[in-house]
Formats: sequence, structure tokens, C-alpha cells
Amino acid sequence: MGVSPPSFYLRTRRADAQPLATLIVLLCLVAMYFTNRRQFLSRSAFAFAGAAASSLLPWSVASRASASTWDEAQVDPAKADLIYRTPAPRNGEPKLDKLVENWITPTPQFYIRSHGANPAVVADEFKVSVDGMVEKSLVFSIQELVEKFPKSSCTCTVSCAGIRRYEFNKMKEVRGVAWQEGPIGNAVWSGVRLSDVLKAAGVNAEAKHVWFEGADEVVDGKTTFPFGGSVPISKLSEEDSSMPGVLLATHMNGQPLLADHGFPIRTIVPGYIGARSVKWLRKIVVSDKPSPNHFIADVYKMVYSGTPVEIDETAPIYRYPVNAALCSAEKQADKMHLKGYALPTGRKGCSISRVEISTDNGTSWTNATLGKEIGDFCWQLWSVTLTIANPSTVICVRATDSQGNTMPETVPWNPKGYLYNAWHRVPASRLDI
Ligand SMILES: Nc1nc2c(c(=O)[nH]1)N[C@H]1C(S)=C(S)[C@@H](COP(=O)(O)O)O[C@H]1N2
Ligand SMILES: [Mo]
Repeated sequence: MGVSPPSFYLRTRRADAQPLATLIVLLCLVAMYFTNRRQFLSRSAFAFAGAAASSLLPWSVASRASASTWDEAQVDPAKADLIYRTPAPRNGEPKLDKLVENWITPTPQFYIRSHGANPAVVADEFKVSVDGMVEKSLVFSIQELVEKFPKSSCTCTVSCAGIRRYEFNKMKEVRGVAWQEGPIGNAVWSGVRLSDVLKAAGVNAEAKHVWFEGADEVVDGKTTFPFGGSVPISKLSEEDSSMPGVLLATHMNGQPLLADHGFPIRTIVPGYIGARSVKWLRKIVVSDKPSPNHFIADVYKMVYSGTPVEIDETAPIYRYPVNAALCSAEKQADKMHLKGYALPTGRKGCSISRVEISTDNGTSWTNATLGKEIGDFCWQLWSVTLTIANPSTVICVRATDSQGNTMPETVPWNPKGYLYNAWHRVPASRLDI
């Protein structure tokens, strides 16, 4: 998989790393100077220098540099490859051909979805509290959390509920970030398990939900509130030795989280829409009801008219549905080699059974070849080689998962533009290569 398991040492006290980091950055700059000017200005060169610096700087310095002192609209050089749908707050998705090059999404290609500015974070001072229906309330620093509880890692896909939203706009305009097929990524997440932390706090028998709150401030008209949400506490009962029910993640792909991904700690909820994986996690509350936070009580619900009563009567979205997209095309002699991803419904034990391609609008279908890398709560890559005789052909893609869920031909419009998972249709004329 190309990703080594993370070392869990905290970087805060590694003062010795600083001269080394400085040296590496200087070497990068010298190397960049001697390459041609175009390369010097290329984003990848900056990203390389940025990655080298951020992975070696002590945590507190790295976090200050990447959060509070930054202009809100300034992109982290490590994330320069994304296409930003909104620069502030940062909402960016990767180029699709890059996205399907790897089963584990490299961090620079992983989408960012933030509702507000990154909070100012000093890792040494950051605290996570555990409160509510527990025997004893607890407060942890990040260092205490990773020292007190067993380390846990998992690979899982995080996907935004707004994925493919721009397709709804073709029916009738929806508000919200006009995402294409890119707000999805599969990463190795590491940290500690929520279940272990809750065991330490002692959960009351009547508890039914666990609330999460981030340290960010989302501005909505005249009010400001933190991003938050919750999960049913029963989600924790589906965990096993390889997959936590909810992970409190400090690392992504073996490195401390980047500021944009929730440094120093976030939740990762395998199988659930991205909105439940709360970044910059500072508050955990155990309760007998779902969180009253705006992002679970009012939005991220599948409503069709959007009336207040419909919103109140509708349950929050938790699991994501089966989905797939065609992401890259390459000419091979007189044929086209197509690649994409397919995401099974976010349920334990659910995998992709088939990905089918049609060039006659769904009359006949050809099976794509599925990639070998698989895992619970993970996407699967696929490829197919086809002859496309006519440039007016529309290529249709649909995936079916092992629990019998298939992408529908069409989906009804919804005002928030959530969960678009109809067949992915790409006109052959758009396969520009
Ligand atoms: N605190 C906080 N957590 C958050 C968000 C946010 O705006 N603030 N956005 C959510 C949404 S909608 C998604 S899809 C994921 C995106 O995670 P990423 O930016 O690391 O890809 O984070 C979720 N967690
Ligand atoms: Mo999202």
C-alpha cells in the first residue's frame, strides 16, 4: 500500500528536528534554484518543500504556521494541487485522473471541505473534553490521549454528502459547494478509539448518542457556531480488531493531520458521510439524544421540500450510499482505457460486487475489472478498455454492492443537493486526453 504505519511520537519536544528541517528546506531551495524557472515555480516543488518542513517541524510550530497566522484564503502548499471550488472557507477537490492513481489517496490529493476558517491551534495547549452522561468528565491533551489509550489505525474512505452536487444543478439550482466527483478519498487514519476513551469515562446505561464539536467557528448570517454532529452510540458496537467504530485520529497517511484536515485531532467515522468526521475535535458529549448542532439537527438531512416540519421529522444522514465515477481516460491504439472508483454503501461487510459500463444508454452493460485492493468501508478502483465508435456516445457507469444496492438511473432533486448517486454519465467528447 506504500504507507508505512505511523510512528506515534509527538513532535512537540523534538527540538533537535528544527535544524534538520531548516537544512532540508534550504537544500530544497538550492535544488529548486538549479532546476529551471518553470520547475521552480511549479506547485509540486513548493509542495515538496512544504511537506518536508511540516513533517519535521515541532508540532506547536507547525500548527501555528499552518493555522492562526495564515491568511484565511491562503492555500497550504501541500494542498496546491486541488481545484478550489471556494477559496475561503477552503473547499477543494482533486483532479480526477490523479484521484484514481492510488487506492490510498495521497494527502495532497485528498479533498478539503471546511465550513469556516481553520481554527487557531497550538497543539501543546489543545484539549479534548469528555462530558455528559458519563460517570466522570475527563479532559485530555493530545499527548495524554495517545499515551493513555491503545493506538489504533484503519483504512477507510471519507466522502462528502455533497459529492456530485453539480449534477443536481442541471435539474434545478441547488445551494452549496458545486462539487464534482472529487470530494472522496481513502486514507490510513491513526489515533485512539472513541470506545476506549468512553470506557475510561464510564458511560451511563441510558446513553444513546455521542456528540462531537470542533474548534472552528462557522459564520451563518449574524450567528457564529462551531461545526458539530453526533453518532448513535451503537455505532461503536460494530467495531472489531481491524476497524474502530469511531476513531479519534491524530494522523493521516502516517503523518500528523494537516491543519486543513483537522489538526491536531478529528473523528473518523467509517461508513458515514464526511460531515460526521468532525475536524479540530475539542468536545465529546455523551447524551440520550442526537446533538442539537446545526449540522445534524437542521442540515445533512435528506429533505425534499425543506419545510421546517419536514426537517424536524427527518433523521440525519449517517451512512453514505453506493456510488461510482469515471475519472480518467487514456487512448490505447483504437481503444479507450477508462478508470474510476466505486464506493459500496457504508456498511460493515459491504463491498463492490460489480461496476458496469454502458455505451448505449443502459441497454447493454459490460463489466469493468475491479482493482485488487479492497477493505471494509473502502472504495474500490476499476478499469475497462472499450472501443468508442462514435464521439456522441455517452458512457454510463453504475456500481452494485454486495448488499444488493445499485446506483439508480436517476435520483430525485433535493434542495440541499445531497447524495447524488445516479449513473455517472460522461459524454465521450469530454474524455479530453
Ligand atoms: N470542525 C469541522 N469538521 C468538519 C467540517 C467542518 O467544516 N468543520 N466539515 C465536514 C465535512 S462536510 C466533510 S465532508 C469532512 C471533510 O474532511 P476533509 O476536509 O478532511 O476532507 O469534514 C467534516 N468535518
Ligand atoms: Mo461534506
